Amino acid sequence: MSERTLVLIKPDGVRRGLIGDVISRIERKGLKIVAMDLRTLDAETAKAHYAEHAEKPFFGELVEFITSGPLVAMVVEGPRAIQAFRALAGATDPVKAAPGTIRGDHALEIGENVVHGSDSPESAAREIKIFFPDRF
Ligand code: DAT
Ligand code: MG
Repeated sequence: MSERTLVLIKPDGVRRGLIGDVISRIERKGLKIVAMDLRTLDAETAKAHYAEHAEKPFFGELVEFITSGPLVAMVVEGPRAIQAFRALAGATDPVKAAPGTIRGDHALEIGENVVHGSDSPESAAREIKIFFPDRF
């Protein structure tokens, strides 16, 4: 059964020229990109996207970082796409992320870990609606 996930190439990934690398890994895995947009988030959209982290001590930094420049938002589709992309991304903390994963290969700091991927079908539906209202 096919499912959809929201993937972001965060502003650090765009700044560092990693758009092609991330897209290439998604395509090599056999996942399909069904929507894509380069944009800079406003604070309101960023807060909505990260609402589950609103009470965390790093929330302010997170919103500042994710709005700090253009990001690439994508809807990615395929069998178990949510889990498949999280496996490609690697652990949240890039030092713990396995080499061969996006974060394992490209990042060192938890706050600048290159990509986002939805973590459940409920999050995916909620996040896709924030980034691509009316499209799905
Ligand atoms: P993930 O992006 O792997 O789903 P998450 O949902 O737990 O991880 O957190 C969202 C983002 O918030 C994460 O990609 C980076 C940032 N973050 C998480 N934990 C953090 C921490 N302890 N300090 C600073 N930033 C953190
Ligand atoms: Mg998350």
